Amino acid sequence: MTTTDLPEGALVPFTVYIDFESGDLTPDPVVLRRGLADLAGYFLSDVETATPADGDMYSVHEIRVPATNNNLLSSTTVLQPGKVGDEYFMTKGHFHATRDRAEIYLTLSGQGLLVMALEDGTTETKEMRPGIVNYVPGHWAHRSVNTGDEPLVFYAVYIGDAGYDYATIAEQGFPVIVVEGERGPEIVANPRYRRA
Ligand code: PAN
Ligand code: ZN
Repeated sequence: MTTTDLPEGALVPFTVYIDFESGDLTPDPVVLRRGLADLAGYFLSDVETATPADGDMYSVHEIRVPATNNNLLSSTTVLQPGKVGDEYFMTKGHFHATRDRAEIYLTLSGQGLLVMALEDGTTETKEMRPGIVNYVPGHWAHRSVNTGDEPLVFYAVYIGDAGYDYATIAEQGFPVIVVEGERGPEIVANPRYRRA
């Protein structure tokens, strides 16, 4: 089939392999790597106090299609284990730029928590472990947190034109943070949270 046979907006079907342990794709255009320096200001403690301190925090591997609302974008995220102060390594977190766009997370390996929040400060936190599907409806900001000792690997599927609004979270934070307590992960109020 030549591309001239395709209806407008259609793509040629394709296949991608995901390694559930590593999160690697084949083929694998890694689109994003974020290190401690990129997360400066996101934790209560200085990122220079992180353990481990080697600088890597997470990578995103995207199955690329045009970012339009007739397509489903998807990616694996590989979030390393570690802590900054008492807070576990986590993603920046974002609202979708197009607020009502939903997303699905399927955890492939590791364990963690998915923290979600509405703009009014309402919060929901859900477990992430292999086999769990987390449905993130539109309007909920979302951040994943690795509460385990292994990389947290998950596959995310989202409407192509969802886009990213990082600025709101960068300025306000999430209403809650996830810290290591005496008996494991604890979800506590974020003393630095500022509502718009
Ligand atoms: C995910 C995230 C990914 C990295 O693919 O983009 O886990 O997190 P940050 O984008 O918050 O740094 C997703 O939610 N896409 O919409
Ligand atoms: Zn998202």
